Amino acid sequence: MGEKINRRAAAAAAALAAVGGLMATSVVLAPSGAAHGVNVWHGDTYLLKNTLAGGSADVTYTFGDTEYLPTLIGDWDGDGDETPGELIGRRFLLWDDWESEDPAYSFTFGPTSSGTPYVGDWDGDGDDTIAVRPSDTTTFYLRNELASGPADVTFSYGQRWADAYTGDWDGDGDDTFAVRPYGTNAFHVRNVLAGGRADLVFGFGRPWETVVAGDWDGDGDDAVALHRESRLYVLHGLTGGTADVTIAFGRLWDSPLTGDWDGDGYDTFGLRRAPCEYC
Ligand SMILES: [Ca+2]
Ligand SMILES: [Ca+2]
Ligand SMILES: [Ca+2]
Ligand SMILES: [Ca+2]
Repeated sequence: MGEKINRRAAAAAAALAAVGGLMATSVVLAPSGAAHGVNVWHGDTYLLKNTLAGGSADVTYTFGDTEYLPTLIGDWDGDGDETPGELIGRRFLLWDDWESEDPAYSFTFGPTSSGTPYVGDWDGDGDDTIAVRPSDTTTFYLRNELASGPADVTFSYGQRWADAYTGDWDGDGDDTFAVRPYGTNAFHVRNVLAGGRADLVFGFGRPWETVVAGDWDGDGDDAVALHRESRLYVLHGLTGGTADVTIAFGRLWDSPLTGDWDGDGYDTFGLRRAPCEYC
């Protein structure tokens, strides 16, 4: 995410050291998030941590509905912190803070009403916008403005039903996609917004595990983390293998999300909690 590079550099200097597309069918099976910035699960309770540690949440918000609706997480206004949004049909509703009643942005986008949304800073200008992959396709439609209009970028990548994640994998300031083909634990990372061969492939975790992408160490590039039961297994690099950090956070049926909630340049975790009758 473009501006994050600068923020991270500034934060590091100051301290001199300081979010699938998932198949709709899998939503009913397990907490399923995916993608830097998108959580596909249900519940209206969001528990956020500002440090890379377990324990209780630093802040809790109520947002949106309790139903199965994707919650998008992005820095829509480019001010350095990430806030929520939702997609209802083809309409995106995005907030610049967690507590306002009315969204800051409301617009329609996408060729069909059944698609998976994604969030990223495709053009590297520092603010996040959205993308859609229509169900059962491999085509991504990207938009660089938070307004209705045609896609600014369209390309095909990955396999049908592959989970897709977005992040700044190479730390150059713009976000691109990685896909995990259905039934595998292999992440196929692409560093440009185009089809073609993966730039990098690595294996991590188990095929069905929920994945989020973020920059936990504040070095400017994104890696992935897995959610397994009530633990997060965090990688600092796209190397696969053993997690660099393991965190116990939340309950079994919580679903993970990630973002820079406090704008300090470091992504941390959050949980979306389902209504308790489902606990
Ligand atoms: Ca923001
Ligand atoms: Ca942008
Ligand atoms: Ca990049
Ligand atoms: Ca942070």
